[in-house]
Amino acid sequence: MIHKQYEVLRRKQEELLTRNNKKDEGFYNGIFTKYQFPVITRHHVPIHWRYDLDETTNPFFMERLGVNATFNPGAIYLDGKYYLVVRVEGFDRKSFFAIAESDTGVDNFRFWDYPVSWDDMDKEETNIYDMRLVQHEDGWIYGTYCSEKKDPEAEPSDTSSAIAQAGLVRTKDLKTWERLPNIATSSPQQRNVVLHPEFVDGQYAFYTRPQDGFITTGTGGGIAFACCQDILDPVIHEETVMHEKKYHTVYEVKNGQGPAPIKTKKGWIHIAHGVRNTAAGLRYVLYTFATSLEQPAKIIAEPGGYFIAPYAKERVGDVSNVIFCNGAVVNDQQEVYLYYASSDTRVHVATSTIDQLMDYTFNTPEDRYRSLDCVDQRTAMIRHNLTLLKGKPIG
Ligand code: M1P
Repeated sequence: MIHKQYEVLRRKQEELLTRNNKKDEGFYNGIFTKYQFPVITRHHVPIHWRYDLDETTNPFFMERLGVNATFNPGAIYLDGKYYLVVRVEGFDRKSFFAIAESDTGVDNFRFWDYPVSWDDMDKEETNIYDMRLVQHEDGWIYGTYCSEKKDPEAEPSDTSSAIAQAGLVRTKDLKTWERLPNIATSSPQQRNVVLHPEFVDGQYAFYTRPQDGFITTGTGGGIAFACCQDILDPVIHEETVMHEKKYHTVYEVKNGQGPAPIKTKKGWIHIAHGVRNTAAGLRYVLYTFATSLEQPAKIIAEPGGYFIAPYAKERVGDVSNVIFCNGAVVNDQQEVYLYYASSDTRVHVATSTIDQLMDYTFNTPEDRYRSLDCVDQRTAMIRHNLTLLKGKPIG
């Protein structure tokens, strides 16, 4: 018998899953639109993933396998639908992937019946998270993700040192997944590895992020570009840093490629995260840059400052002051849907267009790196605006 409490929770959840998500009219920046509600929270996770519904084995209807957070989704747009591969984190701290689907991209996301799984090739792999989904021109949809294990070199008393490497899977339908070998690089730690959607000089190309430590970059420091010949034996021999961390910027401490870059007529637009340190801990924001269509590792535009930063309620969560994005899609109308997580807790959407993203990335002034130079930059705009305001009526 199904416990009677199930129907109470199911009805409440149905209200959440069918709720319309309107534009947040209180927010304006001309670059993207924000929405009133997060698109996925832990309350969107099916009840039958968390509760044993059987009243004989669960007479108090207790949550048996709770879900702590839903965040950092990969994203793909297929046949008019929006799909997220969400990082679902159980109460036990283990993350796993689950597909949620929506017709609108801004609301009514529903998880499929089962989470994602594949052949367990690596028994050392403890935690998996932050998948980037890429529809590659070879016909496969690839997922690169962080595959984390305990550091085998750690002292016995050290029960937290970990090693992160880039896991690789592929699928044609998001249902059946083939686990490929981890992407091998010479870097001791590797997170935020993203496949470029097209071949580059006949090779598979990746954005990597070489690091010495699990959290700290050490001698690694930036988003790198790397190629490999064979996706079934993905060995990278050389990583070249293409976008470095830099003093007194929003990516002073570290950075990482977000989703796969978006192709536009002016260049590839990259959405990345940048990290700086504060008295309150690390602060993660998003920023953009563009690279050449012919040479995807060559930077051709670099707007200064951040693109999306923690805002209002987004600022607080399990890991506060974090905005992270590893999923973005372009729909048939050339609209861009950016799925970003706030504070490692829930998923939001920001919508924009290819034209707006290009304008933002190519026409936003670059960082001048020094306060007085930045004053000059701002003063030039103020002077121009005051001339306009004094000389002409508005509208
Ligand atoms: O907690 C913030 C983010 O920290 C990591 O990102 P990075 O590797 O750039 O430091 C990841 O664990 C990410 O999942 C997390 O959101």
